[in-house]
Parts: sequence; C-alpha cells; structure tokens
Amino acid sequence: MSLERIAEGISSMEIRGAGRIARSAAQAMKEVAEGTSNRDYQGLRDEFLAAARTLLDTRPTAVSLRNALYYTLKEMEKTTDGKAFHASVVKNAADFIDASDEAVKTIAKYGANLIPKDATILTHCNSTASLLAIIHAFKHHGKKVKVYADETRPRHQGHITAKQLLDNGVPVSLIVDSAANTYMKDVDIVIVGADTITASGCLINKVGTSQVALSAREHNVPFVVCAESYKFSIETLAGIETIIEERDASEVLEPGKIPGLKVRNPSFDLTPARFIHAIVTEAGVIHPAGAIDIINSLKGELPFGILE
Ligand code: RUB
Repeated sequence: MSLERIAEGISSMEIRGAGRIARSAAQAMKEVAEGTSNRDYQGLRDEFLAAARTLLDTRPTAVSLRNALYYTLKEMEKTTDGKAFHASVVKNAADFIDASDEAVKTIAKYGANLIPKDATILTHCNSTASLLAIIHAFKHHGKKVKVYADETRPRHQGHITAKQLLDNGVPVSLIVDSAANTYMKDVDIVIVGADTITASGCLINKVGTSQVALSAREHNVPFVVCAESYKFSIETLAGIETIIEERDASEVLEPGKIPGLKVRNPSFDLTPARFIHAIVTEAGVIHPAGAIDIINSLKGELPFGILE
C-alpha cells in the first residue's frame, strides 16, 4: 500500500487500533524509502519528514503513531550521510513492525497469567493485545473464561471483539456500553487496551473506558491495561497535554436528523492511574507508577521533538 493509501486508511479508520496504526505508519515510511531514488541527505530528510507529517495528520493525537515515526527516523540527527540515513529508515521501519508484533505476543502471554481460572472478563473496544491475552488464557491455559464485550458506541468496535472471541470458541456476550455496571458484580477482571499511557500512569483509551474503570473500582474488580511500550507518551513527560481526538458528529447522529442539535463526539477518555491495577507491557507487568521508567527509556532511544 502507498503512503496515501495508508494515510487514507488511518483517517477513515479502516486501519484502526493504536498498534495497527503504528505498524501501518512504519510500513508507509518503509515504502516511501524503498520507492525513492534520492540518496541526498537533505533531500531525503525533507521527503521523510513530509511523509511523516502526512501520517501524523491522519490521527494527530495517536501517540503510537508518533512513536513509530520517531523510531523509523531515529538516525536522522545522528548522520548526514544520505545512503546510511536511507538504509536506516528501511531497517528501522521493518524492525519496528517485528518488535511490535513480538510485543503483542509477549503481552498476550503475560496478560493471560493475570486472568483467574474460571474468570468472567469484561472488555471495552477492540484491542489486539488484550484480545490475544484472553484467547491465550482460554486456549493455552485451558481457563474457562467468559467475556462481556461492550459494543463501544459510536463505531461498535466491540462487534469486532465479540466476533474474534466467538471465532476462537470463547463464550462471549455483547452488551451495550451502559450495561457494563449492571454486569460488573459478576466480573472477575476487566482487560482493556491502551491508546496512550501518560507519564503519570493514566490511560487514554476509547471513550467509555473510564466509566468501566469507575464501575470496576466500585466493585473491587481489578482493572488491567495491555500496552506496548510505544503507547507511552514522551510528550507528557515534558508537560505537553495529550489532546483527545474529537471525531465527526455524523458518527453519533445522522446529519440533520434533529435540526439545530449540537453533537459532541470525543473518541477517547482518560482513566486516572489510581483506577488501574496493572499495566501489562512487553517488559513486564507494572504498576502505573512505573510508566515513568518506560518513558525515560523511550526518551533515551527516540528523537523526541523532531516532528514539531
Ligand atoms: C481503539 C482503542 C483500542 C486501543 C488499543 O480506538 O481505543 O483500545 O487503540 O488497541 P480506535 P490495540 O478504534 O479509535 O482506533 O491493543 O489493538 O493497539
């Protein structure tokens, strides 16, 4: 797929989920690098930065996308040799995709360990890492799990989750988002994915996640987050606020259906760190207070700020 096709796919949410967005962005950068005959450092720099900005504009608040681009361009300030810079972009993009796939598999294994033997699980939205953790617990550990999948208004990503669980033989019931609190008394563990983890260990994930966390806390149910390290935001360490994406009102209500009505459609919300029992990363299962360590190691590795 070309850069334009991938950018369009991310904007339209045909490509969605923070991990998939990040891997697709790395793939787009790889294709830009493979498609150019340019080997002049400045020319390449301009070309790669333009491509990165095109990708960033598709979902500007996606931290995973930003970190994938940082990773791909991490040699940019370390060399002025065009050939070396070009080769590094191809290699780093491929390495990012492989590392991301591996991270998801590792998180699935660690996450499965946290799931009790005969657990009722509740999940919100559609997260590859958390879905695979449930499937791993069910298939490889033989745990008798059953799942409540929130439908996840307005785009119904919960339908994808329910279908994937069903396809893997996991017993699942689809519920409307507002029924999560009703069923929480039967739930043993909540597992969700992450769009972003902030320096203070807060979670930014699909809108409605924070209500699930609130309900879980009220019922003393552990609230577990699956997050690859590239979901952790270096920006938040510098005090830069993570902006919540607001999408088109037409996702919520057919345009003109109630003339004159204002509709708001935030795509994500923030769950405070104090509601989070554990964050499962490829580096291990951590307390939200450990977010700072992951961000510090990313900061040492990624060229934070080059896309501003
Ligand atoms: C998806 C969403 C997912 C996270 C994690 O939102 O909030 O929970 O991105 O997903 P959207 P994953 O549908 O708007 O992209 O674990 O697959 O990265």
